[in-house]
Amino acid sequence: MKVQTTPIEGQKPGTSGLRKKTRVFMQPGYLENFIQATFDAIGGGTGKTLIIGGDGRYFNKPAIQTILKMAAANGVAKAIVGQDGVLSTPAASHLIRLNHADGGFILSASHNPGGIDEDFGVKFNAQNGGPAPETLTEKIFAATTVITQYLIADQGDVDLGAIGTTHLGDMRVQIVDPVESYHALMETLFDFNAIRALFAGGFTMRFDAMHAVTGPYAHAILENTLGAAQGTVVNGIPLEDFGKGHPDPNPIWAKPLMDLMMSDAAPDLGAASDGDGDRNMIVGRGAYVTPSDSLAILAANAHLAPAYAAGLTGIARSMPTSAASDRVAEKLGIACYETPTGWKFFGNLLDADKVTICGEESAGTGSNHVREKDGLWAVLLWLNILAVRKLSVAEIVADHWATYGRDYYSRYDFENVESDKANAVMQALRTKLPTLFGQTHAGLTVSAADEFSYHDPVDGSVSENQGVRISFDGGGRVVFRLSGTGTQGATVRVYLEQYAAEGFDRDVQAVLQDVRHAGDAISELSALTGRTEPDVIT
Ligand code: G16
Repeated sequence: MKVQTTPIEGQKPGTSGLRKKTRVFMQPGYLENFIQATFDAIGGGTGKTLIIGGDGRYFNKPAIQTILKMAAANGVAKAIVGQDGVLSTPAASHLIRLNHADGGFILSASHNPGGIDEDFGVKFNAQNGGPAPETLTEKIFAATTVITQYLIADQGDVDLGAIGTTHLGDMRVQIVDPVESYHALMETLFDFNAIRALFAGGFTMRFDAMHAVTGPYAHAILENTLGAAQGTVVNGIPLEDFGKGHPDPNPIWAKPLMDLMMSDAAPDLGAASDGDGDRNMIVGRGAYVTPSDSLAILAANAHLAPAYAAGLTGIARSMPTSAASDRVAEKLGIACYETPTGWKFFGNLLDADKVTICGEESAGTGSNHVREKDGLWAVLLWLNILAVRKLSVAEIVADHWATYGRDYYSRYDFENVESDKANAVMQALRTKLPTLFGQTHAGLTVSAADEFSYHDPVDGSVSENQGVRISFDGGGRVVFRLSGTGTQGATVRVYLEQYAAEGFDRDVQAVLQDVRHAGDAISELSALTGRTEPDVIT
């Protein structure tokens, strides 16, 4: 049936789909408008096959029922849905590719907390399994501004718990095990026998699923297949509110894991993943590995895993990610690419086989096996490398720095800043950019300063205003940008980086002090926002 509607303001997808407070999504017509706009933007649903699933957070199941009814009314031929509505983001990406589907809806607000008073999100992934590129998200947004009606089947709910095939009107609905295909894919990429031998030899690990989607995946792969001890996976049952936690795998939000790893009782490896399973944290005994370093180390050692034995075609990183992986690319004699923040920008490079591995400072790493970042994949690649090299995490990191030097790195988040003040910070920086070169601030001389624009080498598209970057003589850099994933006010992110060719065991914040002060002086962030200390330092 057709339901008359009117446009709802603010349905512009951000860094990764549309993210809002759950109650916003629960308003009558809100989800429906966005889903219909997506169908309108992709040329309708007729005859299409779609993958549908989410991270299991509050409102996941009702939203999936609505999307299924709308898919049926829009002429979709087949919907493949994770049992109980659950699919990790990388597993959904894989299912799109495996089934040659036309795309998929992924319901998640990723690492943002879940619950009726927390966050919800929806994104559309395209045929290649990757997040819709900007051209498509712009079309979707445009469609939300002119929408007059949506289509929805007047049918009962589908039983999401029963694996097998059913029908909703003329649409076939196939409910699948969320883990099975993903598990099979992982077995093709890594040397499971070597990892089994590692665990059999007494290697210990803790994987914190943070009450989010990766619990069932980690139980099946790490404990039941690879032989990690029962109890390796903690917080492994997905909860609608993630146990009231913040399922973001970083030293702040995964503090219990960090505390364990810094204690005498630490296992050999600690790892965590986020709400929808695409982010990861890696920490060895007494050794936290920054996401930027993890990307570089994985790239430098990937050839030790069967899937990457022939080498990498190239490496891509988002602009605010440290230059550590560029050094690896240089040594390997392969290309490296710098993209804007957002996994969607890696899609073209992966499709064109220009890169094999990608990563971001925001705890995401992945490869050409899917078109999303993949938390468990990163953990398995680390395990594969540890199994082959027979060194500890700390030894592998130390060896990496000895070879390439260390990129000291930290990100400061100033959260919930009033939007006009956050915009004023960016505007003030923009105004200063042309005069910064050669100036000295806090003892550091500016060697380059610009606002990052990305020219996609595959389709020629241009993405402007992707963050201000200021480099200093001596290998320091500060980057400023506004987050595109928040649901409240604005978050100013300040990314600090300092290269060191020696002296690898210094205090990170002490090493970054000069860059921080230079960034403060240039941006006037404190004066413009009234904030002197960040809310979160990672
Ligand atoms: C999303 C994107 C990532 C991005 C991250 C942070 O991750 O997929 O590419 O790096 O947001 O974005 P921002 O700095 O704009 O908040 P996720 O895990 O939230 O889907």
